[in-house]
Amino acid sequence: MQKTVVVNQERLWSRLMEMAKIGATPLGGSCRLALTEEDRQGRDLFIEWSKALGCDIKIDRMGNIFAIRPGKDPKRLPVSCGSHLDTQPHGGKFDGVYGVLAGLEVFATLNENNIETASPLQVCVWTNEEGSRFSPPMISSGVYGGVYELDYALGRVDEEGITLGEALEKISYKGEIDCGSNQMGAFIEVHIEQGPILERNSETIGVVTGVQGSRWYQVWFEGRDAHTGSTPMAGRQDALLSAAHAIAKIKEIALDHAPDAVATVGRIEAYPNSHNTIPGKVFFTVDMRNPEEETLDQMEKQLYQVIEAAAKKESNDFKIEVISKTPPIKFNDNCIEIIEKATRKCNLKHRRMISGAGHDACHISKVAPTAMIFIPCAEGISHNETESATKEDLAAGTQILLETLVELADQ
Ligand code: HGY
Ligand code: MN
Ligand code: MN
Ligand code: MN
Repeated sequence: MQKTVVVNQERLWSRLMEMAKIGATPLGGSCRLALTEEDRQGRDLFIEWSKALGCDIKIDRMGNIFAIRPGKDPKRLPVSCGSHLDTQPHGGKFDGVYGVLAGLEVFATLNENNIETASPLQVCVWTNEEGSRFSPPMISSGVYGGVYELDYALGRVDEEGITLGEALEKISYKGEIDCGSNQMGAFIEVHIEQGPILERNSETIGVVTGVQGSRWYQVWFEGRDAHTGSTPMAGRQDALLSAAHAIAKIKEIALDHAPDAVATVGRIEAYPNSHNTIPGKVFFTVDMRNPEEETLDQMEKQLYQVIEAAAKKESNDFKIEVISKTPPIKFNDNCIEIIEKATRKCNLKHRRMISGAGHDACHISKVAPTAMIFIPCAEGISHNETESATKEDLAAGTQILLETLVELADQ
Protein backbone atom coordinates (compact mmCIF):
# COMPACT_ATOMS: atom_id res chain seq x y z
CA MET A 1 0.00 0.00 0.00
CA GLN A 2 1.76 3.19 -1.21
CA LYS A 3 -0.31 6.19 -0.13
CA THR A 4 -0.99 6.63 3.56
CA VAL A 5 -4.68 6.39 4.28
CA VAL A 6 -5.96 7.60 7.63
CA VAL A 7 -8.80 6.07 9.62
CA ASN A 8 -11.77 8.25 10.50
CA GLN A 9 -11.71 8.93 14.24
CA GLU A 10 -15.25 10.36 14.42
CA ARG A 11 -16.83 7.51 12.43
CA LEU A 12 -15.15 4.96 14.73
CA TRP A 13 -16.29 6.86 17.83
CA SER A 14 -19.88 7.16 16.63
CA ARG A 15 -20.07 3.41 15.90
CA LEU A 16 -18.70 2.67 19.39
CA MET A 17 -21.30 4.97 20.95
CA GLU A 18 -24.08 3.47 18.79
CA MET A 19 -23.13 -0.07 19.91
CA ALA A 20 -22.90 1.13 23.54
CA LYS A 21 -26.59 2.08 23.47
CA ILE A 22 -27.39 -1.67 23.36
CA GLY A 23 -27.44 -2.86 26.99
CA ALA A 24 -26.48 0.60 28.25
CA THR A 25 -26.08 0.70 32.07
CA PRO A 26 -26.72 3.66 34.44
CA LEU A 27 -23.03 4.59 34.96
CA GLY A 28 -22.22 4.70 31.26
CA GLY A 29 -21.23 1.07 30.72
CA SER A 30 -22.66 -1.87 28.81
CA CYS A 31 -24.32 -5.12 29.81
CA ARG A 32 -24.60 -7.55 26.91
CA LEU A 33 -24.10 -10.96 28.53
CA ALA A 34 -23.26 -13.67 26.02
CA LEU A 35 -26.19 -14.92 23.91
CA THR A 36 -28.79 -12.71 25.58
CA GLU A 37 -31.25 -10.49 23.68
CA GLU A 38 -28.76 -7.60 24.03
CA ASP A 39 -25.98 -9.73 22.54
CA ARG A 40 -28.30 -10.63 19.66
CA GLN A 41 -29.00 -6.95 19.00
CA GLY A 42 -25.27 -6.16 19.05
CA ARG A 43 -24.57 -9.01 16.63
CA ASP A 44 -27.37 -7.89 14.30
CA LEU A 45 -26.00 -4.33 14.26
CA PHE A 46 -22.49 -5.61 13.51
CA ILE A 47 -23.80 -7.69 10.60
CA GLU A 48 -25.83 -4.75 9.27
CA TRP A 49 -22.70 -2.53 9.27
CA SER A 50 -20.55 -5.31 7.77
CA LYS A 51 -22.95 -5.92 4.88
CA ALA A 52 -23.13 -2.18 4.21
CA LEU A 53 -19.33 -2.30 3.83
CA GLY A 54 -19.62 -5.07 1.23
CA CYS A 55 -18.70 -8.02 3.46
CA ASP A 56 -19.86 -11.60 3.14
CA ILE A 57 -21.00 -13.12 6.46
CA LYS A 58 -20.24 -16.62 7.79
CA ILE A 59 -21.37 -18.04 11.16
CA ASP A 60 -19.98 -21.24 12.70
CA ARG A 61 -21.45 -23.79 15.12
CA MET A 62 -20.43 -21.72 18.16
CA GLY A 63 -22.05 -18.58 16.77
CA ASN A 64 -18.68 -17.04 15.90
CA ILE A 65 -19.30 -14.43 13.17
CA PHE A 66 -16.86 -13.79 10.27
CA ALA A 67 -17.33 -10.64 8.14
CA ILE A 68 -15.17 -11.15 5.05
CA ARG A 69 -13.88 -8.31 2.81
CA PRO A 70 -12.93 -9.89 -0.54
CA GLY A 71 -9.29 -9.66 -1.73
CA LYS A 72 -7.73 -9.90 -5.22
CA ASP A 73 -6.90 -13.58 -4.66
CA PRO A 74 -9.83 -15.48 -3.07
CA LYS A 75 -7.62 -18.56 -2.68
CA ARG A 76 -5.46 -16.85 -0.05
CA LEU A 77 -6.46 -17.28 3.61
CA PRO A 78 -8.16 -14.18 5.08
CA VAL A 79 -6.00 -11.94 7.25
CA SER A 80 -8.18 -11.38 10.28
CA CYS A 81 -8.87 -9.10 13.19
CA GLY A 82 -11.72 -8.82 15.69
CA SER A 83 -12.55 -9.62 19.31
CA HIS A 84 -15.86 -10.02 21.20
CA LEU A 85 -19.17 -8.15 21.64
CA ASP A 86 -20.27 -9.80 24.88
CA THR A 87 -19.55 -7.87 28.10
CA GLN A 88 -19.23 -8.30 31.83
CA PRO A 89 -22.44 -7.55 33.82
CA HIS A 90 -20.99 -4.11 34.64
CA GLY A 91 -18.79 -3.92 31.58
CA GLY A 92 -17.48 -0.90 29.73
CA LYS A 93 -18.05 0.47 26.22
CA PHE A 94 -14.66 -0.63 24.83
CA ASP A 95 -13.57 -4.09 26.12
CA GLY A 96 -13.91 -6.36 23.09
CA VAL A 97 -16.19 -4.02 21.14
CA TYR A 98 -13.25 -1.81 20.19
CA GLY A 99 -11.44 -4.70 18.49
CA VAL A 100 -14.53 -5.54 16.47
CA LEU A 101 -15.44 -2.01 15.40
CA ALA A 102 -11.82 -1.05 14.70
CA GLY A 103 -11.90 -3.81 12.08
CA LEU A 104 -14.97 -2.28 10.44
CA GLU A 105 -13.27 1.15 10.52
CA VAL A 106 -10.29 -0.35 8.67
CA PHE A 107 -12.68 -1.74 6.03
CA ALA A 108 -14.49 1.61 5.67
CA THR A 109 -11.16 3.44 5.24
CA LEU A 110 -9.87 0.96 2.64
CA ASN A 111 -13.20 1.12 0.77
CA GLU A 112 -13.22 4.91 0.50
CA ASN A 113 -9.61 4.84 -0.74
CA ASN A 114 -10.36 2.02 -3.23
CA ILE A 115 -7.65 -0.17 -1.77
CA GLU A 116 -7.94 -3.89 -2.48
CA THR A 117 -5.55 -6.23 -0.65
CA ALA A 118 -4.16 -9.44 -2.14
CA SER A 119 -5.64 -11.61 0.63
CA PRO A 120 -9.20 -11.20 1.83
CA LEU A 121 -9.58 -9.48 5.20
CA GLN A 122 -12.06 -10.49 7.88
CA VAL A 123 -13.43 -9.26 11.20
CA CYS A 124 -14.23 -12.03 13.70
CA VAL A 125 -16.74 -11.82 16.57
CA TRP A 126 -16.04 -14.58 19.10
CA THR A 127 -18.94 -15.87 21.22
CA ASN A 128 -18.80 -15.71 25.05
CA GLU A 129 -15.29 -14.36 25.46
CA GLU A 130 -15.97 -13.01 28.95
CA GLY A 131 -16.96 -16.31 30.51
CA SER A 132 -19.29 -14.37 32.78
CA ARG A 133 -22.50 -16.20 31.77
CA PHE A 134 -20.94 -19.47 30.54
CA SER A 135 -17.55 -20.54 31.84
CA PRO A 136 -14.78 -20.98 30.83
CA PRO A 137 -13.94 -17.66 29.16
CA MET A 138 -12.84 -17.48 25.48
CA ILE A 139 -14.75 -20.74 25.02
CA SER A 140 -15.71 -20.21 21.36
CA SER A 141 -12.31 -19.09 20.13
CA GLY A 142 -11.21 -22.12 22.16
CA VAL A 143 -13.40 -24.46 20.08
CA TYR A 144 -12.14 -22.74 16.90
CA GLY A 145 -8.53 -23.20 18.10
CA GLY A 146 -9.05 -26.86 19.04
CA VAL A 147 -8.74 -26.26 22.80
CA TYR A 148 -12.32 -27.36 23.63
CA GLU A 149 -14.63 -29.93 22.00
CA LEU A 150 -17.81 -28.53 20.43
CA ASP A 151 -20.14 -30.75 22.51
CA TYR A 152 -18.41 -29.74 25.76
CA ALA A 153 -18.84 -26.06 24.88
CA LEU A 154 -22.46 -26.32 23.73
CA GLY A 155 -23.25 -28.18 26.96
CA ARG A 156 -21.96 -25.52 29.35
CA VAL A 157 -24.78 -24.17 31.52
CA ASP A 158 -25.48 -20.76 33.03
CA GLU A 159 -26.90 -20.07 36.51
CA GLU A 160 -30.44 -20.82 35.28
CA GLY A 161 -29.33 -24.19 33.88
CA ILE A 162 -29.68 -22.99 30.25
CA THR A 163 -27.04 -24.57 27.99
CA LEU A 164 -24.89 -22.49 25.69
CA GLY A 165 -26.35 -24.43 22.75
CA GLU A 166 -29.93 -23.59 23.79
CA ALA A 167 -29.02 -19.92 24.18
CA LEU A 168 -27.42 -19.91 20.73
CA GLU A 169 -30.61 -21.41 19.21
CA LYS A 170 -32.77 -18.88 21.07
CA ILE A 171 -31.02 -15.92 19.43
CA SER A 172 -30.76 -17.79 16.09
CA TYR A 173 -26.98 -17.62 15.86
CA LYS A 174 -26.19 -21.32 15.69
CA GLY A 175 -24.29 -21.50 12.38
CA GLU A 176 -23.56 -24.43 10.08
CA ILE A 177 -19.79 -24.09 9.62
CA ASP A 178 -17.56 -26.51 11.57
CA CYS A 179 -15.44 -24.47 14.01
CA GLY A 180 -11.91 -24.02 12.72
CA SER A 181 -12.71 -25.23 9.19
CA ASN A 182 -12.53 -21.67 7.84
CA GLN A 183 -8.79 -21.15 8.42
CA MET A 184 -7.19 -17.70 8.55
CA GLY A 185 -3.83 -16.35 7.42
CA ALA A 186 -3.22 -14.31 10.61
CA PHE A 187 -5.18 -12.81 13.50
CA ILE A 188 -4.53 -9.35 15.00
CA GLU A 189 -6.64 -8.29 18.00
CA VAL A 190 -6.65 -4.63 19.04
CA HIS A 191 -7.85 -4.09 22.61
CA ILE A 192 -7.71 -1.62 25.48
CA GLU A 193 -4.91 -2.63 27.86
CA GLN A 194 -7.27 -2.99 30.85
CA GLY A 195 -4.28 -2.15 33.06
CA PRO A 196 -2.25 0.97 34.00
CA ILE A 197 1.10 0.49 32.22
CA LEU A 198 0.63 2.47 28.98
CA GLU A 199 -1.16 5.38 30.63
CA ARG A 200 1.39 5.50 33.47
CA ASN A 201 4.22 5.75 30.93
CA SER A 202 2.37 8.10 28.51
CA GLU A 203 2.65 5.55 25.70
CA THR A 204 0.00 5.13 23.00
CA ILE A 205 0.59 1.59 21.73
CA GLY A 206 1.31 -1.71 23.43
CA VAL A 207 2.96 -4.20 21.06
CA VAL A 208 1.65 -7.31 22.77
CA THR A 209 4.08 -10.24 22.61
CA GLY A 210 2.05 -12.71 24.66
CA VAL A 211 -0.49 -13.35 27.41
CA GLN A 212 0.08 -14.56 30.96
CA GLY A 213 -1.26 -17.96 31.99
CA SER A 214 -4.59 -18.14 33.79
CA ARG A 215 -6.45 -20.77 35.77
CA TRP A 216 -10.10 -20.79 36.91
CA TYR A 217 -11.37 -22.99 39.78
CA GLN A 218 -14.71 -23.49 41.51
CA VAL A 219 -14.68 -24.37 45.24
CA TRP A 220 -17.42 -25.80 47.49
CA PHE A 221 -17.38 -26.12 51.27
CA GLU A 222 -20.04 -28.44 52.70
CA GLY A 223 -20.93 -28.19 56.40
CA ARG A 224 -24.39 -28.39 57.96
CA ASP A 225 -27.30 -25.96 58.07
CA ALA A 226 -28.28 -25.19 61.67
CA HIS A 227 -30.11 -22.63 63.78
CA THR A 228 -28.08 -19.44 64.43
CA GLY A 229 -29.64 -18.93 67.83
CA SER A 230 -29.64 -22.32 69.45
CA THR A 231 -26.44 -23.84 68.02
CA PRO A 232 -23.38 -23.32 70.24
CA MET A 233 -20.28 -21.96 68.44
CA ALA A 234 -18.38 -25.14 69.30
CA GLY A 235 -19.37 -27.96 67.00
CA ARG A 236 -20.85 -25.85 64.20
CA GLN A 237 -20.07 -26.81 60.62
CA ASP A 238 -20.19 -23.31 59.21
CA ALA A 239 -19.26 -23.44 55.50
CA LEU A 240 -19.02 -19.67 55.23
CA LEU A 241 -16.41 -19.59 58.02
CA SER A 242 -14.23 -22.01 56.05
CA ALA A 243 -14.58 -19.72 53.04
CA ALA A 244 -13.56 -16.74 55.15
CA HIS A 245 -10.40 -18.54 56.32
CA ALA A 246 -9.57 -19.54 52.74
CA ILE A 247 -10.23 -16.28 50.90
CA ALA A 248 -7.80 -14.17 52.91
CA LYS A 249 -5.12 -16.81 52.37
CA ILE A 250 -5.76 -16.94 48.60
CA LYS A 251 -4.67 -13.31 48.40
CA GLU A 252 -1.51 -14.26 50.34
CA ILE A 253 -0.70 -16.92 47.72
CA ALA A 254 -0.49 -14.14 45.12
CA LEU A 255 1.63 -11.99 47.45
CA ASP A 256 3.99 -14.95 47.91
CA HIS A 257 4.73 -14.70 44.18
CA ALA A 258 4.76 -10.91 43.85
CA PRO A 259 4.97 -8.81 41.74
CA ASP A 260 3.51 -10.79 38.81
CA ALA A 261 1.04 -13.18 40.44
CA VAL A 262 -2.62 -12.24 40.85
CA ALA A 263 -5.43 -14.16 42.53
CA THR A 264 -9.09 -13.17 42.87
CA VAL A 265 -12.27 -14.57 44.36
CA GLY A 266 -14.89 -12.99 42.11
CA ARG A 267 -18.08 -14.86 42.97
CA ILE A 268 -19.32 -16.28 46.29
CA GLU A 269 -22.70 -17.83 47.17
CA ALA A 270 -23.82 -19.05 50.60
CA TYR A 271 -26.73 -21.47 50.99
CA PRO A 272 -29.45 -21.31 52.14
CA ASN A 273 -28.56 -17.60 52.31
CA SER A 274 -30.88 -16.93 55.23
CA HIS A 275 -30.33 -14.49 58.09
CA ASN A 276 -30.86 -17.06 60.82
CA THR A 277 -29.46 -20.28 59.36
CA ILE A 278 -25.79 -21.20 59.63
CA PRO A 279 -24.73 -21.67 55.98
CA GLY A 280 -24.17 -25.36 55.37
CA LYS A 281 -22.85 -24.83 51.85
CA VAL A 282 -20.70 -22.19 50.16
CA PHE A 283 -19.56 -21.89 46.53
CA PHE A 284 -16.89 -19.50 45.27
CA THR A 285 -14.66 -18.97 42.24
CA VAL A 286 -10.89 -18.53 42.12
CA ASP A 287 -9.03 -16.82 39.23
CA MET A 288 -5.20 -17.12 39.40
CA ARG A 289 -2.75 -15.74 36.84
CA ASN A 290 0.99 -15.52 36.26
CA PRO A 291 3.36 -15.31 33.26
CA GLU A 292 5.13 -18.55 34.33
CA GLU A 293 3.54 -22.02 34.17
CA GLU A 294 5.78 -23.34 37.00
CA THR A 295 4.63 -20.53 39.30
CA LEU A 296 1.00 -21.32 38.47
CA ASP A 297 1.68 -24.95 39.42
CA GLN A 298 3.14 -23.78 42.73
CA MET A 299 0.18 -21.43 43.33
CA GLU A 300 -2.23 -24.28 42.57
CA LYS A 301 -0.51 -26.53 45.09
CA GLN A 302 -0.81 -23.79 47.73
CA LEU A 303 -4.47 -23.27 46.84
CA TYR A 304 -5.30 -26.94 47.47
CA GLN A 305 -3.46 -26.79 50.83
CA VAL A 306 -5.37 -23.62 51.84
CA ILE A 307 -8.76 -25.10 50.91
CA GLU A 308 -8.08 -28.38 52.72
CA ALA A 309 -6.91 -26.60 55.91
CA ALA A 310 -9.89 -24.21 55.88
CA ALA A 311 -12.31 -27.13 55.56
CA LYS A 312 -10.63 -29.12 58.33
CA LYS A 313 -10.63 -26.13 60.72
CA GLU A 314 -14.46 -26.07 60.69
CA SER A 315 -14.97 -29.84 60.21
CA ASN A 316 -16.37 -29.28 56.72
CA ASP A 317 -15.98 -31.20 53.48
CA PHE A 318 -14.67 -29.48 50.35
CA LYS A 319 -14.56 -29.92 46.58
CA ILE A 320 -12.37 -28.11 44.02
CA GLU A 321 -13.19 -28.18 40.30
CA VAL A 322 -10.69 -26.92 37.72
CA ILE A 323 -12.71 -24.94 35.14
CA SER A 324 -9.91 -23.86 32.82
CA LYS A 325 -6.14 -23.81 32.52
CA THR A 326 -4.81 -21.48 29.80
CA PRO A 327 -1.00 -21.66 29.64
CA PRO A 328 1.14 -18.56 29.06
CA ILE A 329 0.96 -17.67 25.34
CA LYS A 330 3.76 -16.38 23.10
CA PHE A 331 2.59 -14.55 19.95
CA ASN A 332 4.04 -14.74 16.43
CA ASP A 333 7.32 -12.85 15.84
CA ASN A 334 6.47 -11.75 12.29
CA CYS A 335 3.15 -10.23 13.42
CA ILE A 336 4.85 -8.54 16.38
CA GLU A 337 7.54 -7.01 14.15
CA ILE A 338 4.98 -5.74 11.64
CA ILE A 339 2.97 -4.08 14.43
CA GLU A 340 6.13 -2.51 15.84
CA LYS A 341 7.19 -1.28 12.37
CA ALA A 342 3.74 0.29 11.85
CA THR A 343 3.97 1.97 15.23
CA ARG A 344 7.33 3.50 14.29
CA LYS A 345 5.97 4.59 10.87
CA CYS A 346 3.11 6.37 12.66
CA ASN A 347 5.56 7.84 15.11
CA LEU A 348 3.71 6.63 18.20
CA LYS A 349 5.29 6.04 21.61
CA HIS A 350 5.07 2.31 22.28
CA ARG A 351 6.42 -0.59 24.32
CA ARG A 352 6.48 -4.36 24.02
CA MET A 353 4.45 -5.98 26.78
CA ILE A 354 2.48 -9.07 27.73
CA SER A 355 -1.24 -9.02 28.47
CA GLY A 356 -2.55 -9.47 32.01
CA ALA A 357 -6.06 -10.17 30.71
CA GLY A 358 -7.02 -13.19 28.65
CA HIS A 359 -8.19 -12.69 25.06
CA ASP A 360 -9.51 -14.73 22.15
CA ALA A 361 -6.09 -14.24 20.58
CA CYS A 362 -4.78 -16.77 23.14
CA HIS A 363 -6.61 -19.66 21.48
CA ILE A 364 -6.41 -18.36 17.91
CA SER A 365 -2.61 -18.26 18.28
CA LYS A 366 -2.74 -22.07 18.24
CA VAL A 367 -3.99 -22.17 14.64
CA ALA A 368 -2.83 -18.91 13.04
CA PRO A 369 0.04 -16.41 13.37
CA THR A 370 -1.33 -14.01 16.01
CA ALA A 371 -0.46 -10.88 17.96
CA MET A 372 -2.23 -8.00 19.70
CA ILE A 373 -2.19 -4.22 19.80
CA PHE A 374 -3.03 -2.36 23.03
CA ILE A 375 -4.09 1.22 23.63
CA PRO A 376 -4.36 2.85 27.07
CA CYS A 377 -7.63 3.12 29.01
CA ALA A 378 -8.29 5.68 31.75
CA GLU A 379 -6.56 4.69 35.01
CA GLY A 380 -6.19 1.20 33.53
CA ILE A 381 -9.73 0.46 34.68
CA SER A 382 -11.86 -2.14 32.84
CA HIS A 383 -14.66 -4.61 33.67
CA ASN A 384 -16.19 -1.46 35.13
CA GLU A 385 -18.97 0.79 33.78
CA THR A 386 -16.64 3.80 33.89
CA GLU A 387 -14.10 2.18 31.51
CA SER A 388 -12.96 4.84 29.04
CA ALA A 389 -10.48 5.56 26.25
CA THR A 390 -9.75 8.69 24.20
CA LYS A 391 -10.87 9.16 20.60
CA GLU A 392 -7.24 9.82 19.66
CA ASP A 393 -5.92 6.59 21.21
CA LEU A 394 -8.79 4.56 19.73
CA ALA A 395 -7.98 5.98 16.29
CA ALA A 396 -4.23 5.42 16.77
CA GLY A 397 -4.74 1.75 17.60
CA THR A 398 -7.02 1.40 14.59
CA GLN A 399 -4.43 3.03 12.33
CA ILE A 400 -1.81 0.50 13.49
CA LEU A 401 -4.34 -2.27 12.87
CA LEU A 402 -4.92 -1.00 9.31
CA GLU A 403 -1.19 -0.78 8.52
CA THR A 404 -0.59 -4.25 10.01
CA LEU A 405 -3.49 -5.98 8.24
CA VAL A 406 -2.58 -4.47 4.87
CA GLU A 407 1.07 -5.47 5.20
CA LEU A 408 0.13 -9.03 6.21
CA ALA A 409 -2.48 -9.25 3.44
CA ASP A 410 -0.02 -8.11 0.78
CA GLN A 411 2.94 -10.24 1.98
O1 HGY B 1 -10.77 -13.13 31.98
C1 HGY B 1 -10.28 -12.40 31.11
O2 HGY B 1 -9.13 -11.99 31.19
C2 HGY B 1 -11.10 -11.97 29.93
O3 HGY B 1 -11.65 -10.72 30.19
N1 HGY B 1 -12.12 -12.93 29.60
MN1 MN C 1 -11.93 -8.34 26.17
MN1 MN D 1 -13.13 -8.62 29.43
MN1 MN E 1 -10.52 -10.61 27.46
